Amino acid sequence: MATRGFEGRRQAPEIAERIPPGQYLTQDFPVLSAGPTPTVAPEDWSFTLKVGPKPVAKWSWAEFNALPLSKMTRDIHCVTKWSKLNTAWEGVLIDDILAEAGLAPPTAFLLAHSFDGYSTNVPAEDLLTGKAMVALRYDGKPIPPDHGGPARLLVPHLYFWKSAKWLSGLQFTQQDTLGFWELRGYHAYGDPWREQRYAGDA
Ligand SMILES: Nc1nc2c(c(=O)[nH]1)N[C@H]1C(S)=C(S)[C@@H](COP(=O)(O)O)O[C@H]1N2
Ligand SMILES: [Mo]
Repeated sequence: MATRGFEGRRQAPEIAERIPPGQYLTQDFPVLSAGPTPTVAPEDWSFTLKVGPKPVAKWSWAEFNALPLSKMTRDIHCVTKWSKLNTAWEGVLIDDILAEAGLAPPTAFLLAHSFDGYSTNVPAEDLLTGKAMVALRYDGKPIPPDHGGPARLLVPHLYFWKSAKWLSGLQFTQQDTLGFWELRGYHAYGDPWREQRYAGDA
């Protein structure tokens, strides 16, 4: 095969087809947070699963780390237009959290809650069947605090604001209930391939 060299910033087709519309590829890992990074020591960390207002299961850091661990390597897409390929995470699939709690999804909607007061809504089906995890490690190491450690939600097929950092729990809600950025004009669902950046985008 003839090598034609790089032509400006054009990407190889197999890379280009992984970049959603309006996004550009980045090699570094930008930090985007609405406020300061909260300090959450493992001994102060817990994860609570709720159905409406009612807590149905709660894990300490040690208990949570004893759940089955899975690996996911995925492309991520931030609404501020950067995309990063092949990010490597390890954590507990939402499927495994529900199984451990003995809970079948009681509603179709979830809200993720974080230690900094952040929240974001995701349909239950987007967190199940291996699509999402509570990540505990990034690139083979504990997740750095700025990137959401000790634990963050990872929902790689939606814009990255759905991947709540400093995760404190998940709550099933009766109705789709907007979270922090969704209340401030971001799209309720946030599919990067349909460019659902803002409320009102199709
Ligand atoms: N708890 C919490 N999670 C959050 C945020 C936040 O401010 N607080 N910012 C969101 C946004 S807008 C983005 S783009 C990603 C950024 O993750 P990163 O800093 O690891 O790149 O985290 C998301 N999760
Ligand atoms: Mo973001």
